[in-house]
Amino acid sequence: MADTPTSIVVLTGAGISAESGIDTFRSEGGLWEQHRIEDVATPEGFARNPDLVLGFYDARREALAAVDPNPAHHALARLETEFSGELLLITQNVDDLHERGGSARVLHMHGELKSALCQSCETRSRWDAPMSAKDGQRPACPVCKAPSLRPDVVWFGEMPYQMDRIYAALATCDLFVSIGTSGAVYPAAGFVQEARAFGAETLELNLEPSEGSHFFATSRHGPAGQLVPQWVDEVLG
Ligand code: BV8
Repeated sequence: MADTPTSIVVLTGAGISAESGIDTFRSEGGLWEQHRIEDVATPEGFARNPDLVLGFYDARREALAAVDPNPAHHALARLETEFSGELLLITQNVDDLHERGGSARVLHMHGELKSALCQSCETRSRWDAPMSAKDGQRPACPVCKAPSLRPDVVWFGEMPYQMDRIYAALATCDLFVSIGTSGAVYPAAGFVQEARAFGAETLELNLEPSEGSHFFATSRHGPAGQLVPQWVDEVLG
């Protein structure tokens, strides 16, 4: 690792939650093997069959209650507390394990399982319960009472959240670290190229080489539960 960074951007993907027991998308038996992306993670799929999509997200939201953050989540929370420079933690994950692992500032660029978006009044509400219809009735929006809630997640073809803030951070950071992501989905998969173009150091921590490994100056391969605490120790010296 070169000299101590002063401004770090971290991007995490499903791999950081794998050791907590949450399915990734592209592994053996992963989420995209159980369901077709176009059926459960696109606005068209939701319009075609809302109950299928709501059921898919209800199951994932429910599964969250049974899992815990792992040492990788805790290490990033320690970095947030003890690192004297600037840190932006961006996650592609819709789970709440970074928060439950102690991170207070998390940018969920693809939204959150525990947030509901009302398609009538566009209010976002914290949401823990199922969203599927019960006795044929969809739950009411807490604000406008319309039965038109959808998961507050970014589907394919939709605009990820806070992109301006993300690109501004990528332009000014001196270290970009990608953890547990396959580099298969844009614009997140392009962040390493953005950061490099502005002269940042780039580090990939992943179980195996990702689709974007060749863009990283340094790649380390192994489980996030081991690599992330080790890297945080290095940064905090
Ligand atoms: C957009 C939320 C416009 C919902 C998700 C053609 C070319 C290029 C792009 C496109 C194209 N056609 C269409 C596009 C755009 C499209 C896209 O990229 N498609 C892909 C399929 C080609 N993207 C979009 O539509 C995005 N919107 O482009 O809007 C725009 C453009 C620019 C700027 C602004 C706007 C919206 C995409 C968001 C979709 N929503 N999730 C939900 O969760 O259900 S995507 C979902 O998959 C994730 O959020 C993540 O982003 C993505 C990849 O998943 P990963 O997290 O990487 O997980 P994966 O299983 O793939 O990999 C896990 C990795 O962990 C593996 O590498 C594995 O080795 C590793 N691992 C496993 N265990 C461990 C581990 N690592 C460490 N330790 C372990 N123990």
